[in-house]
Amino acid sequence: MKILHTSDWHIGRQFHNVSLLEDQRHVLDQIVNITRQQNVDVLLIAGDIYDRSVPPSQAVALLDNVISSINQLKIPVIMISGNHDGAARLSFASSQLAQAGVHILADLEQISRPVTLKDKHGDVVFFGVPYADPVSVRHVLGVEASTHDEAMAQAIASLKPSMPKDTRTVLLSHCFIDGGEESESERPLSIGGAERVSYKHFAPFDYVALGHLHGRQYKGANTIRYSGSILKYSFSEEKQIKSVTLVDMGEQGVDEVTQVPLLPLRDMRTITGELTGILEQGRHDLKKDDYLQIRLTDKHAILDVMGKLRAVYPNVLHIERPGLMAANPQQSARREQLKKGEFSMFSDFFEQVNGEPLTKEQQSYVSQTLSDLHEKDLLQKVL
Ligand SMILES: [Mn+2]
Repeated sequence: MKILHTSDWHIGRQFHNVSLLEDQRHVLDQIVNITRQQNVDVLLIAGDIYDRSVPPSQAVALLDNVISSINQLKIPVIMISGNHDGAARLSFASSQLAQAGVHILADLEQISRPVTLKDKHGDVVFFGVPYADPVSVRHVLGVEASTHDEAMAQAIASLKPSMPKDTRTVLLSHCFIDGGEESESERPLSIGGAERVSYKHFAPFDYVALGHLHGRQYKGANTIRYSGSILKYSFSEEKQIKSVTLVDMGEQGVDEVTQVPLLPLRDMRTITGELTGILEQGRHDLKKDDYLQIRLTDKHAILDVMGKLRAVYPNVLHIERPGLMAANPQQSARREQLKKGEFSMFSDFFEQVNGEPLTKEQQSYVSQTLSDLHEKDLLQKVL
């Protein structure tokens, strides 16, 4: 049986106020194609299907579209809710959808009711533990649990009696495995480190399809894996390769695990350098539509940096000015230094607007004006 493990779609997410819907549609189309080309038997989504519990209507339409395409291929889909999803909304019409092969496991109460699929070797049983905090686990399962680790232990214990003997089993779970590597785009599950769970709870399963951490990785065993998110959702992920995980389940369990890369419509990357160099490079850059973070090393103030950069790179989302900080390593509030800073900022500004530097006469006028302002303490009030 070929299982395609995906997670953290985060449909409807925005990045620096830019909608990523088009980028998400682009990679989700690839997932549909991979499903078809690789003769996948079941598609898994290990939580964070949407980015918010009340997703925007275009996000709902996109998910609807993807699920319909998969369904037309007669391939079942099994998903669990993540910490970003609204479990109750996600499970709308779930029992009817299950009859059509779309299994939404978002209700902790149903944790002992797996989805069973068949191949030539027999059954493969899929359990799902929807994301739940310890409070909900205590409440719904009627057990003691104060940490995420205890809650996971209890959840697994409560579904164990339903695990058939001598049958291949798969678990979907959305959690933070202790020792896993974080990115900057995951929302913490709890404050203060009590969010981590041990991989040891997952030992009874032949394969564990995890969601939550956005970098692909495995912990404890090659078969306890995060597929990672479908796109880079922070600049901290710029070096990560985004992919989906294709699991070949043989007669005795997992035979092979392959990561199939996803190619983004626009990549996310950082460019470091001086403005003139970056603008020059941009004129020949074939990937100028990428989402960019620019680290400008120029040491002087520049007028309308964002406007200048976006004229060449339209999707610059963030600018850092390490050069400007380096020029003033010890920013002191002493008045003389402050005056000097204002003067040089104004002369940079003047030169950019006029195309030529301040004359001697203008320089003395500006510095006199700044002194006057300081004397009257006006500048403090204006600023
Ligand atoms: Mn996530």
